[in-house]
Amino acid sequence: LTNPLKQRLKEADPLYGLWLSLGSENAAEALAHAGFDWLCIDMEHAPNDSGDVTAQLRAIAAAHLPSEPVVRVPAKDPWLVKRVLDAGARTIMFPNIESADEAAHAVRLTQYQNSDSPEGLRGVAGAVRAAAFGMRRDYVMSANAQIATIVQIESARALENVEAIAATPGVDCLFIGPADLSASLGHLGDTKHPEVLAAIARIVDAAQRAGVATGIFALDSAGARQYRDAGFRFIALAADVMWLLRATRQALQEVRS
Ligand code: 3PY
Repeated sequence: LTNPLKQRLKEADPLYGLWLSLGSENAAEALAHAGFDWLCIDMEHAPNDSGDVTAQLRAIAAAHLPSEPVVRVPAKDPWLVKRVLDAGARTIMFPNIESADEAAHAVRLTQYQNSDSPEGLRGVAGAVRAAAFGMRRDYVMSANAQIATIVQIESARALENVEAIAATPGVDCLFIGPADLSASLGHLGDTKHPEVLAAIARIVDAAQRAGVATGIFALDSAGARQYRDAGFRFIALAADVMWLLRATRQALQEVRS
C-alpha cells in the first residue's frame, strides 16, 4: 500500500481539497475531475454510510486525475473505522479530538497490532476491497505505515491540549473545524472573532513546532488564500453542496433581474 497524501502532508506545498456532502457517487466521480489534491467524504455531517463511502471511493478512483480520498468518520468508533479502512480509505479524519490520549486512540484504530504498533486496534481481514479482496497479500504488512491520521481541533479543551495532541506519534495533520471551535469558545457563528483567530494562531504554532501539517475548512477562495498565507497546508475549499447552491442561486438571480 502507498498513500501519496501521507507523504505530501510532510511537504511544504499547500494541498487543496473539497468536502463531499452530497452522498452521491456520481458527484464524487465528477468532482474528482476538478483537480483537487484531496476530496473528503464526510460521514459526520452528511448522509454517507459505509456503503456510500465504498461507492464514492470507487468513483474517485475511476477519475483520471489523482485526487486522494479522505474519509471523515463521525466518531472514534472502532467498527466504523475498520469498515472504512477495509473499503480502501487510506486517510481518516477524526472529529473533535480533545486530548493526546484521544489522539493516540484514534491512531490505534487505524493500526493493525504488530511490532510497530503493539496497541493497534484494527481487526484483520484479508479479503477486503483495500487488499484487492485478498489478491494484495502485501496490504496487511504495509498498511500501518501508510494510513494517514488527521485529527480535528475544534473545542476549548482541544486548544488547551493542542501541543500534546500535535506531538502524538502517528498524527499527520491537525485540522481546525472553525464552526465548532468558535461555538466551543462561546462565539457560535463568528469564526472571525478575535478569540477564535487567536486560537487558530495557537494551533498553527503548535503544529509547526511538532512538524505536522495544519488544515482548515475555508468558505471560499479568498479565505483559502488567507489561510494558505498564514501557514495552512491542507485547505478545504468549502463543500460541493455549498458551491452547487451558490452557483444555482446566482444564475437564478441573474436571470430574474
Ligand atoms: C467545522 O467548521 O466545525 C468543521 O468541522 C468543518 O466542517
